[in-house]
Parts: sequence; C-alpha cells; structure tokens
Amino acid sequence: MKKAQNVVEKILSAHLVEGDPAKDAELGIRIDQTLTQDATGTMAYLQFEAMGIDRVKTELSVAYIDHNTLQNGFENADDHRFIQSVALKRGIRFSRPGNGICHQVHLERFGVPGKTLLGSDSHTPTGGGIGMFAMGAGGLDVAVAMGGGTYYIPMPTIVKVNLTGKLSTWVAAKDIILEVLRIMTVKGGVGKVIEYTGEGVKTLSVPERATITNMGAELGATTSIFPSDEITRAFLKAQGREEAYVELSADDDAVYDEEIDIDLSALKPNAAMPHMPDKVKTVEEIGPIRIDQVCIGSCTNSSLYDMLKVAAILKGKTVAPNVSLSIAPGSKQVLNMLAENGALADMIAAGARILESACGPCIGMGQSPNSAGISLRTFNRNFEGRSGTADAGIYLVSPETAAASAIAGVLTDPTTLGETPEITMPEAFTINDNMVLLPDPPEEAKNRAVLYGPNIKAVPTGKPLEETIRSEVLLKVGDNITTDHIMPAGAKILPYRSNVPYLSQFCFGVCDKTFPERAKKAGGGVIVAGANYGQGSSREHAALVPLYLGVRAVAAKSFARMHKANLINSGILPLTFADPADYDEIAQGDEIELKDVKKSVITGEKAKLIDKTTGKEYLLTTDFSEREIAILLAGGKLNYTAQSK
Ligand code: MIC
Ligand code: SF4
Repeated sequence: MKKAQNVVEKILSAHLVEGDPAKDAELGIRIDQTLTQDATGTMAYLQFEAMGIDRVKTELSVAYIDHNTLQNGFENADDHRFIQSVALKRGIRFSRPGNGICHQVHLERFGVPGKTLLGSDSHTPTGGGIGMFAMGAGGLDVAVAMGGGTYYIPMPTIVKVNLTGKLSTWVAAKDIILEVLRIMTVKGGVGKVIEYTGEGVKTLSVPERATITNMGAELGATTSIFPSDEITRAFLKAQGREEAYVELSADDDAVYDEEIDIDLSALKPNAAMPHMPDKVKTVEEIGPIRIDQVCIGSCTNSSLYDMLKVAAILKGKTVAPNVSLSIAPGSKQVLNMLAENGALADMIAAGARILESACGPCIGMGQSPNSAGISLRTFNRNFEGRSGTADAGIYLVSPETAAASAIAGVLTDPTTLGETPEITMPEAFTINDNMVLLPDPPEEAKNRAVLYGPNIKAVPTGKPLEETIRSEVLLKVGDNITTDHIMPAGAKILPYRSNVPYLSQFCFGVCDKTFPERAKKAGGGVIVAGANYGQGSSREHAALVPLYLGVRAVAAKSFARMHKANLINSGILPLTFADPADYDEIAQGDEIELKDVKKSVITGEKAKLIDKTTGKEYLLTTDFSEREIAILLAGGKLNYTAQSK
C-alpha cells in the first residue's frame, strides 16, 4: 500500500532529483518557477550571464522591479535597464516598476498549486498560500535554477500547525502568524517546513494564507504551505486562472514530525515589539502607547482584502495630528481596484500618504520615522535600524490594528471599535497584465544587447580553500544577527547593490562602524557569532561583501539556512562550535589558527581552532555534503560551476 503523505511530501516526491527522504540529510529538487527582485536581481543576472546559458530552462521565470524604486541617482534606473535587457533576452518575463511587490504579483498572476518556486528573496514562501512549495535563496542559487540546475535543501522536519475554530471579528491572519512566532521564536523554524492543516484552514482566504506563509520566513523556516482547496480554486477563478487549479491535501493518516495546535477563536490582536518579530504580546497587554507613524503595506499585508479593510476603517475619519500614515498597495491590480471602487478616495480623504506599489518603507526606502519615533507597521521585520532611523521602535501589527491606531493616535486594540465594517470582495479581479513584458522569441533575442551601467561592478569570487587558515577574530557578535546587521539596506545603501566595493564601507555598520577599515587593515580574518547567525533576508551581499573584505570563515553556535548556503556559495567556511560554551572563551582580536582545516572539511572530522592569544583549543563541526565540500574547496559556487563545465 502507498504510504500516506502530507502536502510537503507529495510535492517533494514529485520534484525529487537527488537524495532519499528516508535516509539522506540533503535533498535535490527540481525547480519549476523562479522569481527575482531588483535588489538581489542584478547579482543574480550577472551570475547567470557568467554561466553562459542562452535561455532559462524553467517553466516560468519572472524578474520583478520593486525594491530599488527611489531613483535618486542613475543607479536604480541602470539596474532596472540591465535586468530588463537580460530578462527579455534570456526568456524571462519582466514585471516593470510600478507593477507591484514581487510576492503579491506572483500570487495574483503566476502562482500554481503543487509547483516549486525559488526566489531571490526570503519572502518567496508567500506562494505557500496558494499551495506552492516556495523558497527563498541567494541570487546565485536562483541563477543556477534558471539554468535548469537542481536546488538543494537540508531534509526538512515537517511541522503540522493544526488550526481550529474561526478568527473573531477584528482579529486577522497577521495575528495568527504573530502567535506562531511567539510560540516558535525566530530560530524555531530553522530546518523545518510548516504545513497548515485543520478545520480553521477553510476559514482563511488565499491572501490571508499568504500573509501567514510570508511571515513564516521570520521563523527561519525553509518554507510554509497551505493545502490547495475550493478556496484556492475560487481565488484562481477570480484571477481568471482557474485552469491552474489542482487540488492538494494531506492524506488522512499522514504523519508529521512535530505538531502545534492553534485555536483561532482564542486569538486576540497581537503586536511584535522592537526589535524582533518574535517579541510578541497582545495589543491589549502593551497598552495605548503614543505613536508617531503608521505604515501599511509590504508583501505581508498589501492585498485588496487588507486594503479594503483599512479604507473602511479610515472612511470619514482623519489621521491623528501626531501620526503620519503611509499606505502602499501591494500591486497595480490592488491599487487599480481601490481606485475603481472609491476606497482609494476614502484613504486619501482621511489623510493617508499614498505610496507607489513597491517595498518602500519596509526596506528603509523612505518614510524613516522621527528620532526615537514609534512606528506601527503591517510589515514582517522590525530589526534595529532597518527603518532608517537607528533609535526608532517598530511594532509589527495587522492592518486593522494599524488603521485603528492611525486614527486614535495611540496603539489601539481594534476589538474596542465595536462592529466590523462589511467588506465585499469582488467576484473577479481587474486583470490587466500590461506591465509584464514578455521575453523576445529566441531568434530575435540574439539581437538584443545586455545593457550595463557604470555602477554595475563585477561579482567578487572566492579563492580555493587553504590547508590552514591563520588570522584574527575580526568581530564577535551575539545571537540572532540578521543580514540587515551584516549588510544593511535602506535608501542610502540599497541603490548600490550592484557595487560590492562601495557597499563594503557599510558592512556590519549596525554592530561596529570600524569593521570595514579593520578588516581591510588586517587583510581579512574570521567572525565569531552566536546562534542563528545570518537570519532574515536571502541577500547574498551579506556573504559577498564579507568575502570582498577578506573574511575566510565564520565560527558560530548555529546558522540560518539561506545565509549558510550563501557563505558556502561564496567560499566562506561556516563552522559550528561543537560545544556552544566555547563561544564565551574566544575574544575579538584574538589571533587564531584553523589548523589543517582543509583536511577536516574533506574528511568531515571536527576542525581545530587554536586560539594563539590564550593558548586554548576548540573543536568546530564541519558537516558538509559532498556537493558543499566540492564548492568550498573550489572557493565558491562560481569557481565550482566553471570547473565542472
Ligand atoms: C528584505 O525584506 O530584507 C529583502 C530586502 O526583501 C530581502 C532581499 C534583499 O536583501 O534584497 C529578503 O528578504 O530576502
Ligand atoms: Fe519587499 Fe519588505 Fe517584502 Fe522584503 S519584506 S520583499 S523589502 S516588502
């Protein structure tokens, strides 16, 4: 008899290229669709061009422009032009700036249940809301997948989140994922895939499910997924894409590795407090703190449903005098429909500052709060400094809580507002894909030139692994260091994503502004870190920039999945303390030696770190797959790919 399978196992077994889920630690899977955004896209396409492949080999690849849209200089526009030229030449659809945030648009127009999706953005799991196995990865991994290459993931632990009951009025999907974050924490999902099941699933629309899978990224999870059911069919039908529907559900006696139960009817409006998405309390517990700013939008909460709720709350009211409210609808489709039905007018009349359909304030591109300001955001990350104001305090909340608070001027539990406004969702969305350009037919593609700009610099490449690494501990950092700490974004830096030498001046700026200078002076070195190092974004710049500054290895208590892969791809050694207590013994500035480290990587034996300053010795785990070993020995994935040609 066939073994009962859950949704994750069904999709994985249909896409398995290498590895046996029953015994192997790493699985190789076929990727059906890819997406890129512009802040990681230039690197991904530079790498794709370096691989010398004529046309993408996926079923569908889309290049979005949504992050770097400020254009206060030529750099962004040059990147857009470069990406457009590569995309159209190489068989990739191009979603023009203004068409919306990659994850929102992909869900609306391209997502297909049961398919695999790899995106150069950590919130690619948004596609799990429509039943896709959707993962974030570094640009190079996405480039390889576009070329038809296999994508590798550690064999995941599959967690069942059983939803029962129904959300009370004013309680939102955002409150569900904040509850999951409270329970599991930002490192609780590492190595796991979260599958949502139970009666409660039927009460959630596709955009609500997508809010939950989107922010599963903050758990450190490989991805999150919902089944594909009649609600999915209705969403696809409303998008004019019913033919893309396939039913997908777990078999009755499917088994899971772990289980969490959440009773939706017991949930209250939640908020994640500064500066971590898992510092969750109920809005009621936090109380009516004074606020300075409210930002509504981002790939977590910018669907038509979210926006209609916000408009209904704002209707006939005025934003409090102490508050600046900005709203960025997630896609051109959403913005268009708000305009058509008058909801946009309600927002404008209330005093909302309407922003273009893009990431905007979520990635620090404008709307930084005032000094020590308190900002409520419907986004997914509230890491220190990410808003562009170092001492601001960011709270992550639902659209309902955000809109209610914007009017009251203090953090407000929307359940205190009484009746919820009636929202009617249209039966069909307004469909107009005129901002998605189709690629050139292969014959014409030959004549299209790839257009570079002066800010687009070469991708740094690693060097083959040496026998022994002798160097200095350049920096010691604590637990949960994010890629926003390692390679900050924001309006001043993000436009330079194609220029690693320039970016390097800002590396680790949030932790220690002297790092780049010291790293250069020392001729490189190693980093010592706590648990969950590199959590957050997929940006490979958090590996490429340290590589450029000469970082050879990171010794940490543990790593986040995507960042570990990006380090290996760059030829930087990620080593794990065999005894986490050893972390306390090593100090910044210590002279160290990783003796015979190459041999340890090859044999899988523990590597020896000799602290020359204290004379003590520590053991570090080197548990790499054969494929990873080959990449590390070659000095990164670009070298490895070139060698294996
Ligand atoms: C983010 O939310 O941090 C980003 C910007 O979307 C990143 C990608 C990037 O750094 O370009 C992500 O989440 O992967
Ligand atoms: Fe854009 Fe923010 Fe979503 Fe990242 S988290 S893709 S910056 S909206």
